[in-house]
Amino acid sequence: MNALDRTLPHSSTTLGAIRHDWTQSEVEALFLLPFPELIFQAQTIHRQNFDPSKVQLSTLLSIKTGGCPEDCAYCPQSSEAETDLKASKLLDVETVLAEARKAKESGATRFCMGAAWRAPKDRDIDKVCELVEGVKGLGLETCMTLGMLTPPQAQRLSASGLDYYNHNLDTSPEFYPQIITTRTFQDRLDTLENVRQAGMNVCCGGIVGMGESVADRASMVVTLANMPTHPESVPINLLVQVAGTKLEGVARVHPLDFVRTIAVARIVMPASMVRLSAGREDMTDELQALCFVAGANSVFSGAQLLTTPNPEQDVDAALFSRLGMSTDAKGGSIGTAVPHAKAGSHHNA
Ligand code: SAM
Ligand code: DTB
Ligand code: SF4
Repeated sequence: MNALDRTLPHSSTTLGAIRHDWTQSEVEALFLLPFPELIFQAQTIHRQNFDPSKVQLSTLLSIKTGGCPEDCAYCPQSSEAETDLKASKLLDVETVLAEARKAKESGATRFCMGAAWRAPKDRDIDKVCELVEGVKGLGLETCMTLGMLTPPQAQRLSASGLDYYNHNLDTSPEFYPQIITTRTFQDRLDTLENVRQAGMNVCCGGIVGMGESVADRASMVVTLANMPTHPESVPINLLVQVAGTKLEGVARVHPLDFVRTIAVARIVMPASMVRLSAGREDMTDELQALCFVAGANSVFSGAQLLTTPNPEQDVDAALFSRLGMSTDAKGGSIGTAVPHAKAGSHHNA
């Protein structure tokens, strides 16, 4: 029996099946596969669900920057980070819509708005619902990441038309206390449940390169894959090391281990969009190409993430052209499977 037989059944009926019963040891074994075998499995499963020449573009905008009371060790926006980042108030509707128009003109199909909040106040929800309505009016998909949500807040965002809510696990439940102490892993799961119950699509992933072990990466991926419904979008971020954050100087992950994480995410969440997220500014074309071969089918596009740089649009366009890849709102989905456990479980899948 070879390594493949031990980790995934060869049967064409089960390879790439949507499963919610992954074990830690199965997923750790995927991480340890010979690299060519891992990439083959990931690309095979990717092709069952997506045209591999397509990539979806999302653009980020920080609608409220800095001064965050949380202590996330990676984040330049934490008030505990010793950075000279200027804290700002919530942007007004016109400023946000002007950025959204630019994003649409540049080929983005989803506009993601992020706020450096622990959790929004109810009066913030009034304001951000206005942003959702405005951005949707431009014909863009909308995504927000605002911190923890209560069930009524999630329902109000959903009613305003918000398509996706981003709330990351960030890391494994085991490693989590070394990264964040001001909110628990369970708080995150609760918010994700509130988002689901309100009928929104879930965008949930994490960060690689914070000093976590392979077992931690596997545990984070198991937690994502064993949710009752897979997140529709799974952002895999490479830590952007920002001077003055607690994680400045942490040992860097080997680039091929980052690719492995993308590949394993693709294998265990076959129909989800896997986004090659933060960290592309420091990646070579070759590394990004490997990430696409491993099953990434989405990126953040635009010269800025929230507060840190991202490749310029023309640089990305040249990369996609060199790779013979083109953009597509669905990341090339061929509609053979959906991330959901139960069809029709929420409204805007
Ligand atoms: N404040 C909200 C929250 O934390 O839920 C929303 C914004 S927060 C910046 C969104 C996500 O960005 C984090 O959960 C984390 O995964 C990612 N992120 C933040 N700083 C990062 C960094 N330096 N490198 C990679 N990803 C980062
Ligand atoms: C996600 O997983 N990555 C994005 C988005 N969701 C909100 C944020 C990346 C932030 C990188 C650091 C910064 O630019 O501040
Ligand atoms: Fe605040 Fe979000 Fe940054 Fe944590 S990740 S410090 S909650 S902005």
